[in-house]
Amino acid sequence: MPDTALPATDRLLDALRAIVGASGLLTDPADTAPFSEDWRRLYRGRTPAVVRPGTAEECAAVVRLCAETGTRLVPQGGNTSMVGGAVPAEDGSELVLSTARLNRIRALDPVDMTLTIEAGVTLRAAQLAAADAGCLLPLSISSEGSAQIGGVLAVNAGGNNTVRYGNARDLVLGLEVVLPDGQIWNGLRRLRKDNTGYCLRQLFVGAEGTLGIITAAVLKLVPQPREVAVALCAVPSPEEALALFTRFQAHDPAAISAFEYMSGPGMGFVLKHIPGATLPLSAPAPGYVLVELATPRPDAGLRVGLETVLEGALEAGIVLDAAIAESEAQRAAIWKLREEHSEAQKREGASVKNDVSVPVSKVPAFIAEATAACEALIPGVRVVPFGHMGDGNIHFNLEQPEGAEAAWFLAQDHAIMDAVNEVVRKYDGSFSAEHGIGKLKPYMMPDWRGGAELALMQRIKAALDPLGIMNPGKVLP
Ligand code: 2HG
Ligand code: ZN
Repeated sequence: MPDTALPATDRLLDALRAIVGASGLLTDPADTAPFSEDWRRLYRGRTPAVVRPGTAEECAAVVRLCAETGTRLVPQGGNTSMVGGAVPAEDGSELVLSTARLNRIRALDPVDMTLTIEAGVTLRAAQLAAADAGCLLPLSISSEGSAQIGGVLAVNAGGNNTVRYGNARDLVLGLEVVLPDGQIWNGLRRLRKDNTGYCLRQLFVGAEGTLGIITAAVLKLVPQPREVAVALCAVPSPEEALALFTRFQAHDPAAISAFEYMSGPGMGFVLKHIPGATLPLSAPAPGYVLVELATPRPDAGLRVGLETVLEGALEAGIVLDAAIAESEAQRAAIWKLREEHSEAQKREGASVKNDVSVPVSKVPAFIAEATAACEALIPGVRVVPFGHMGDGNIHFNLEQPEGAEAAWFLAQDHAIMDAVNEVVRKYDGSFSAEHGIGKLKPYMMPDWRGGAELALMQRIKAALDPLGIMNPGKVLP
C-alpha cells in the first residue's frame, strides 16, 4: 500500500480528461468545492479534481489509471452521507469520482418485477420509473430527492419501509461493479434463485465504496399498493408509541409499511423552521407516531382497520389525538413533518447524531436511559430522538443547548456518542443502524466488531484493494 498519495500531476489530469472528456473533469476549485464537503458542513476536504464518467467503461478506465498511478479516489453519489462517507481527505490527495452521469435506467421488467438502473439515478427518479410501470420500489429515505442509487446501495440504506421490506440489501438481485484494479464485474443477474458460490453482490452493499464502485444494479420491485392510509398520532411517551405498534401488529402485521416515532421537541423544530409545516392535531404532544398502512390487495379495508386500532388506542389513553390523511396532499403534508426532521435540526443549530438500533421492544427503555445519560453529561442539551421505531432504528440526536457555542458542543461528540452507545450495548443494539460508518465511526469498529470479524474485513479489503486506493479512511480503522 503506498503510504504517501501521489499528487495529481498535469499528466494524470490530462489522462483523465482523455477518458471522460473535458466536461467530465472538474478542476476549478469553485466547481470542486461542493464535492469536497458534506451537506452538514462537518467534513471539509480538498480534491484536485472531480471525475465524472458517463459509462461503466469510462469509470473502469479511470480506476485502472488510478491503480497504475497509486492515486486514491472517493466515490460520490448525491453527497447525502450522514457520516462523511463521500468526502475526500483534507490533504488534497484524493480524486472524487462522481457517479452523477451514470444516470440511465437500463431496463424495467414488470413481469420479472425488476429495475436495472445505473448508479447515478436518484432514488426518487427510480421510484417514479417503477411507479410508471405500475410497480413500487419499496425503499424510501428522507434524502431520496438527491441520494443516488449507487450511494444508497453502497451504504445499505434503510429508511422508512424497512419494517415491511427490509433494507437496500434486501432489494438487490444483481450488481455491476468496477473493481479496484479497473476490471468490471458484471453481476447484473435478475434471478430470484442463484446459488452459485459466494454472494459477491452483498460484499459491495454496505462497503461504502471501499471495495469497488457500484455502477449499476438490478433491484427487486413489488406490486404498487392499491390502498394507502396514513395517520399522525400524538402519544404521551415512547412506551405508548410501542404499545400502539403492537396493536397495529396484532391487527394486521402485513399492512404496516412505516411506523415512525418523533419527539415533541423535534417536531417543535420542524414547525419552527420549515415553511408551511403545520400540526394537524389539536395541541402539541410529548411525542408523535406516523403510521402508514399499505396494501396491493383490492378491498382490503385498510382505512377501517386504521380507524379501529386508533379508536381502541384513544380509549386506552395510548393515543392522545390522531389525524388521518384524507387526501394525497394531506398524506404528503404529514410525511413532510417527518422527513424535514434532519433539516430542521440543522437549522436549529449544531447537532450530534447517533444512528443506532436496538430490538424493537427495547426502544422506549433505550430512549429513556440514553436521554438521562446525555442530560447528565451536558446540562441543557436538547434530546430529539426520532425515526424508524417499527424496525428499532432510532436517530438519537442531540441538539446543542440553547445559547451554547456550536464548536464547543461538537467537540464533545465522542463523549456523547460513547454515552449513548453504552446504553445501545446494554440492549444488544448496533452503533450504526443505517447511515454507515464513513469517516465518523471507524474508530468504533475495533470495540464493536473487533477480533475475528474486523480481521476478516481487513483481509477482504486487502485482497480486493491491495493498493488501498478505494475510499481510504472510511469504514475500517
Ligand atoms: C432519516 O431517517 C434519516 O430522516 C436522517 O436517516 C436521520 O438526521 C438524521 O439523523
Ligand atoms: Zn433514518
